Amino acid sequence: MGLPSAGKTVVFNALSRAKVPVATYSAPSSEPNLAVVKVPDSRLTALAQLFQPRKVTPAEVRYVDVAGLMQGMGRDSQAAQLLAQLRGCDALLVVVRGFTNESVAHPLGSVDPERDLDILATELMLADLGVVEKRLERLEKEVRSNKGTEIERQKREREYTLLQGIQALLADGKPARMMDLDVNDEILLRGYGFLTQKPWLIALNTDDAGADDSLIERLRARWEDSRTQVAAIAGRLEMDLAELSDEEAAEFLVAWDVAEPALDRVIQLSYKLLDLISFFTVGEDEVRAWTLKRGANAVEAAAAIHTSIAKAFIRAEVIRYNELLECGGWAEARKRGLLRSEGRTYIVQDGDVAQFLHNA
Ligand SMILES: Nc1nc2c(ncn2[C@@H]2O[C@H](COP(=O)(O)OP(=O)(O)OP(=O)(O)O)[C@@H](O)[C@H]2O)c(=O)[nH]1
Ligand SMILES: [Mg+2]
Repeated sequence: MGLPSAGKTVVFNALSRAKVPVATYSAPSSEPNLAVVKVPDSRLTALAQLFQPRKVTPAEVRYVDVAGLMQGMGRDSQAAQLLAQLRGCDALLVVVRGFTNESVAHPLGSVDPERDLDILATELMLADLGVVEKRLERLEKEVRSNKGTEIERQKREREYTLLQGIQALLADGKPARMMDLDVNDEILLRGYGFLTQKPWLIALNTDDAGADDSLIERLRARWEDSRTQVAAIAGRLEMDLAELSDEEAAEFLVAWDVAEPALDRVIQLSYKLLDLISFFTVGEDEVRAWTLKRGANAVEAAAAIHTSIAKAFIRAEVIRYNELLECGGWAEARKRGLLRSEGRTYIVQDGDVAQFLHNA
């Protein structure tokens, strides 16, 4: 998301190697562009080199390219449509214009990424505040009417208290994610899709020459925390790069003295911000990265592969990917006693390689 003409579609094309036309103003009513992007992962590459499988399957992130968010866009139906699209996402990739391009007008007349970010944050807060106020109004009546079972009443009162807390935060100019929520609270609020609860990946879309270091430092100081990251990306350059073959791209990188495309970093950061981890399965047929919520256990990992494996779960054999690489294979790892036998409640770690024993 971002202001109009910030380069959202350019960044989207770069990330997904898609060729959506840019520079045509996209209305909120137009269909958003969708892409599934493979997450580059050197661990997966190394495992594939060892096992030489027929198929290598990386983890994936889905990106949605939406229309521009206008300052003071209010509550019309177009705005509602855009906000609904954003509410459906797990995280927001915030594209801010850092490039100077005389032929592209900035909707606010000048290039100022710091101002733009403040505007975007404010718009999201206002949108959330609108949702909270509307819901509180209704809840108030329901709480007073005191209808329903004891459990329903308790749930309603809890929701009321939480929403009041969020209202106070938002009214104070703070995002909803500053509220401490336990698992139950989170479930209670999930359906709202509060925009200020979502993690942010801020992508400063720079000129080909790259970012001004002092600007990046200021953005980091102002915005970065455990759920907000800042990255610089020369959107148009990366989009052009993404259209080249791998060999051409390598030559290009040398010619332009670029170490590695910023894209990989942006994709990896998106994945991390979603609080996801990867575990791997290996074999002759397929070496594959699977996606899990951080903190998930061995049965949930099995379910990611197939529910029948989870249902018939006996135990998992687990090894760190680097240990497996050092052993050069499963048999040697077993011989050295490096395969751990783990039960249902084992919390799967990022970088685990697992094999599930089941009686399905
Ligand atoms: N020089 C330069 N121009 C860029 C860059 N990124 C985008 N542009 C130009 O800015 C214009 C708008 O880019 P888009 O990617 O369509 O912007 P958008 O944010 O998707 O715009 P809307 O969807 O209409 O809100 C196009 O003419 C791009 O060529 C960049 O990194 N450098
Ligand atoms: Mg666009």
